[in-house]
Amino acid sequence: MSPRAVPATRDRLRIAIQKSGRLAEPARALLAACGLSWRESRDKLFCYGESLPIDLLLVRDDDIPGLIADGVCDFGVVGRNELDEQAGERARAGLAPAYQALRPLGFGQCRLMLAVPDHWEWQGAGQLQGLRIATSYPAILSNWLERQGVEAGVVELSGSVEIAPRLGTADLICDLVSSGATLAANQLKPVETLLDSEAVLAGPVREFDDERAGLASMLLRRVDGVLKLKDSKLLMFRANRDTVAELSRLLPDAEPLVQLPGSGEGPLSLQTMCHGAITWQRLEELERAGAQGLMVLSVERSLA
Ligand code: PRT
Ligand code: ZN
Repeated sequence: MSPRAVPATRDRLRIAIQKSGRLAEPARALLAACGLSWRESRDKLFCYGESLPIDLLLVRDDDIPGLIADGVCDFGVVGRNELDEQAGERARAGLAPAYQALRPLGFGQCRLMLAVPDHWEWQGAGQLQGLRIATSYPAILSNWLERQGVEAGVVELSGSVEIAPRLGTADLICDLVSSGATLAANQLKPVETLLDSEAVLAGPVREFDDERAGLASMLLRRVDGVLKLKDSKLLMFRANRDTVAELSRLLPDAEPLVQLPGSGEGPLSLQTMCHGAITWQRLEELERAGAQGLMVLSVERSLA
């Protein structure tokens, strides 16, 4: 921890999220689903936690790793790309890791990719020797180039990276890609993936030794609960005993079937938590295999 005036012990947790941008809304939605609520402050940079002693700091995503490293915030929701880049910069400067990705959060997916002008014939990393690559991710790119044994120039740009080849400031780029539309609009094509990224919950490398410890483990448990339920549905149906094996086979993405009490002589009443999509086709297939009275229910909360 840096020698700034950050109290060593605290009894409230502080989470940094993006103020505005791609990760802002999904991060708030995740934390709200974990039961957190806040009193918005007028400047909207600090939101006081009302339901729990967990406050929010609304910042630029670039600032989140540093806020955790300095102990100003305890957790942050940030892209793995940003976290890895700043961890790479710290490592290159000889500094110890000061934060870690604790949970992948399933949103903000993108890839950090090399992209070359459309007309190039891509023959692999060896082709990059002596070329100039524009990027906002110099540490990740430099580490990758080193692993490939290639010496290329890294041109650091803070934005509008995709325009660099047309301006003649670089030969190719290394940038985040999601739909690929930006590359296409700039006559570039993606050729290599350096990093698969998504939003992560980041936290410190050291355990808390004050009141925050209990809050932190509760938060992580709730995050796990929310993530687990994200695509899960409770499936309920009745079925004769001799069809149960086949029905289980049709539900490879579900927990083992649970028999509900009171089934008596007739068909069994069964339920399971299914973690994959339950389409109409799947329901019809289950019905043909003997499931009756099929019901798909949304699950709001679980501590299982
Ligand atoms: O103001 P602040 O600094 O907080 O925001 P920012 O502008 O730096 O970040 P923002 O909101 O653009 O992105 C936040 C995070 O979202 C990133 O760090 C990534 O983890 C994630 N993310 C997911 C993306 C994209 N997808 C993405 N497509 N971040 C940026 N892009 C950009 C990319 O740089 C390129 O310019 O979108 C363009 C490409 O998109 P496609 O769809 O055309 O391929
Ligand atoms: Zn940013």
